[in-house]
Formats: sequence, C-alpha cells, structure tokens
Amino acid sequence: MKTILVLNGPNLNMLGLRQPDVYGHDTLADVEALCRKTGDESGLEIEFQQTNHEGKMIDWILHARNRVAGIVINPGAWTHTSVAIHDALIAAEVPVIEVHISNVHRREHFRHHSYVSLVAKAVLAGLGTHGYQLAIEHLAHLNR
Ligand code: CA2
Repeated sequence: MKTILVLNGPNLNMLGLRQPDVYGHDTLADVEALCRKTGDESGLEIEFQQTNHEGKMIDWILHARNRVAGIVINPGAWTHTSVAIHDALIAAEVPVIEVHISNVHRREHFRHHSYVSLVAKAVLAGLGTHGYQLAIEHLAHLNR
C-alpha cells in the first residue's frame, strides 16, 4: 500500500483549543482521524506528524524521499519564512500539496507569500480542515 505523509508545523497542536474564529473547532486529533479515514477510503496508508521544531520537520521531509507517494503539508508560520523547508521539499522529489486551514490571502500581508507554494503541486487555503481530506483524495487520484 502506498503511503502519504501528512505534516503539520508549529502551533498546530493548539488547533481547536484557541482562536476557533480563525481555525474552527476541530482539534489536531480530529484532523488526524479525518486523514486516516480518508486514507482508508482511498487505499492509502497515512503517516501523520506535527512538530514545533523546524529541524525535525526537515528530517521528516528528507526521509520521505523514495519512500512515500506524496506529502500533504500545513507548514504553519514556516510557510512564510522557511527557505530550508522549501529546499527540503525540492530534495524529497515527491508531489507536495500545501494546505492552510484559513484563507491566508484574506489575512495579514506577511501571510500572502509562501516559500512552499513555489514547490507545491497545489495549494488549498480557506477550506478549513476539509482541505486535508481533499489533498489526500487528490494524491490518491494521482496514484491511481
Ligand atoms: O491557516 C493555516 O492553516 C496556517 O498555516 C496556520 C498557521 C499560520 O501561521 C499560517 O499563516 C496559516 C498558524 C497555526 C497555529 O494554529 C493555531 C491554532 C489555534 C490556536 C493557536 C494557533
């Protein structure tokens, strides 16, 4: 069975616990359950991770090379700051779908630029946690 790596960046462990007006009421555990259900329905194995440490995120991305069929990543604030994550995603050489729960383009100017979008096959923003499901379903479609 093919594997999809679902990666979540800094502070996403706080999902559902604060700022529900921006990020909704789902917790990260709810997002993980949604991803696993979508994987089951799509015939894909899901590896689900979250970290507040950039080096750990880079190690997971590089370890995906020659091993997984796709990466779904919500890089959190590293979206807007990290050349290192951008470079790691290029090195991984697997299809990447970037997901944002909020519509970053309706928010502060500093959230409008993404280093990850330059290497992503597609970007989903503003669809809430449903964006994760759609991203996994699209990777399943590509791997059919
Ligand atoms: O909309 C998204 O998914 C973001 O990637 C979330 C990041 C933000 O920096 C990006 O610009 C857009 C922030 C994740 C932090 O999530 C929290 C959730 C609840 C309470 C506090 C933070």
